[in-house]
Amino acid sequence: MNGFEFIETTLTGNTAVIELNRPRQLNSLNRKMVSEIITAMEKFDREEDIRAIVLTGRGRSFSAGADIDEMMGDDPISLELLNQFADWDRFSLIKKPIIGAVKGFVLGGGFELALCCDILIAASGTEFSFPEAGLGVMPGAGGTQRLTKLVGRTKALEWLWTGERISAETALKHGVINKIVAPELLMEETMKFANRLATQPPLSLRLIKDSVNKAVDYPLYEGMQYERKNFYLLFASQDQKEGMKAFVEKRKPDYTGK
Ligand code: DAK
Repeated sequence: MNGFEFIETTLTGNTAVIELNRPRQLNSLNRKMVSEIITAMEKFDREEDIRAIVLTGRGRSFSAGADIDEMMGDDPISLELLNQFADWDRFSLIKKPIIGAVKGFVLGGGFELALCCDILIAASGTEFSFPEAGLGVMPGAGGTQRLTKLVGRTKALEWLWTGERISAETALKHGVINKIVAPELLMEETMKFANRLATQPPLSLRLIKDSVNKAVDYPLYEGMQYERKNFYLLFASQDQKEGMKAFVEKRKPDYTGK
């Protein structure tokens, strides 16, 4: 897709790749970049042929957080008027799988952006941290909420209060990331994972994501009622018929996403 200043987008088969492209500033996130990322993501989310979205960063790091030069002059009124969190809220509405391929530093807003991904694959040596407290602020784009839901209150407070660097191994141990790979294999392994998802019926993936997201917020019984509606809905799809017919006929299914 053309016309972006701070990201690059490419298509490989059924996977769209969004690459943060401010490597000299370690992909620190300015406002325009965040707006470009979500704009591209929403476009790919609507395109029928795209089955997965990969988010990565050019250069040695995924992202060193919000652009401090841009942010340092902010005040509560400018923040309220800019309403930039509205852009961040839109990440929660993306329905297709988002796979983050991260490396180097994943800090602050960069960590919050990574936590908006559904699956995270990290190069060995990747370091995660929320350094906000050390700057006199705190994460405000979902960091305290998403991290706590992932790792629990105890670890979240430790990491958020101290801003300590969390190794890829520790992140894996606490369920923050899915996998660690050698740096030179990061994109290859990520694309392999994305291609695997591309062979699955997209409506199933979509409603599984929707149901799993509800599990994070809903009590068990309400979550199970919600899950059941999505389960019923899939029986209205052509892919349910195709999947089960192909099984009975002992052949590979040909999914259309309908
Ligand atoms: N902002 C601006 N520039 C940055 C940057 C950042 N966050 N991080 C790195 N850079 C720039 C450096 O200034 C340097 O630029 P030059 O001096 O070459 O011009 C270049 O990137 C390379 O960085 P270093 O020379 O420092 O490289 P090192 O390997 O020595 O160190 C480092 C890498 C990542 C440890 C270090 O650069 C660093 O500590 N960076 C800052 C990390 C940080 O504190 N990040 C911000 C956290 S606060 C919001 C939404 C979200 C947020 C806020 C608001 N709204 C919706 C309103 C999120 C807030 C945060 O992320």
